[in-house]
Amino acid sequence: MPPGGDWYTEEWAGQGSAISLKLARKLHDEQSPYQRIEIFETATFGRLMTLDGLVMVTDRDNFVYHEMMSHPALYTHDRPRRLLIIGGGDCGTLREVLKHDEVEHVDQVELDERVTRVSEQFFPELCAANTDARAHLHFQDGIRWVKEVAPASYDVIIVDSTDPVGPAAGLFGPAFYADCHRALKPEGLIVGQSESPLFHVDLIQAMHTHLRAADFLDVATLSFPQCTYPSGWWSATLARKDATLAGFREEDCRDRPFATRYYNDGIHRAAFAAPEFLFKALL
Ligand code: AG3
Repeated sequence: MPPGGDWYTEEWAGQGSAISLKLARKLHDEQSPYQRIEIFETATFGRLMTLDGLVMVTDRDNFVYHEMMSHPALYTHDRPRRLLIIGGGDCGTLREVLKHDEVEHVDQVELDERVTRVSEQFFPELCAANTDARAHLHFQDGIRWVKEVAPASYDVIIVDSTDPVGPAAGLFGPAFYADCHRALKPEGLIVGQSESPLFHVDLIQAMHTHLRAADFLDVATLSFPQCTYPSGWWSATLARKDATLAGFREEDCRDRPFATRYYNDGIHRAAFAAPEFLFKALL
């Protein structure tokens, strides 16, 4: 029996599976110029934001995603000072990267200003760092931003996007990665959310191919549990311009002067271990 009316269900086309969250009530519903933005109060996952019917954030489990989109990349880079976040409108990734004292400047380029304004209202803790003087919010097309920004502008680029459909599709393509390569400093690195290892291995494979074609020296995928995203298992793919992704600042990570709930040095090492099928797919 499909779940009843007070459940929110995201069905995964072609996968014969879905996630459902029991709802308490709907808090917000709007059609922005780009997408439908809905906010629900759930029974056990806190607040939920969906964009065009796809789960983006819940209060209960977003920490895993946001920490894994931020800290592995920042502790791999020797000194991450200037950052670019593409997408990331709920500002959870922005909050995580601003925990790093080395970070001096973050440009966040989100297409849909309404996602950020709605998040400020319904997810104030994710937006807690928005007033940090190092945070610079721009509401425009991220693809265009990286095309036009001066070469060697950034140490780290984080692509915190929606699924590769509609306006986000270009964020997974070869032209975008070539522009990112140019926008990064010589020791720079990029990390992008790369969907489910179980459902989207073709996409992860294509990302590796495109990132290598854009002249990144090393490419690696890490994975983590994300129980409200398709298959409950999610990934991020990193690429570095001039060095391997093998090492990281382990001591700095262990001595980090801020709290995390998922990420630590053991998780960093474990997350990069490739499951056998993924290892073979990426050979
Ligand atoms: N980034 C969205 C990942 C895609 C989820 N896909 C899905 N539910 N079909 C989330 C933004 C968090 N900052």
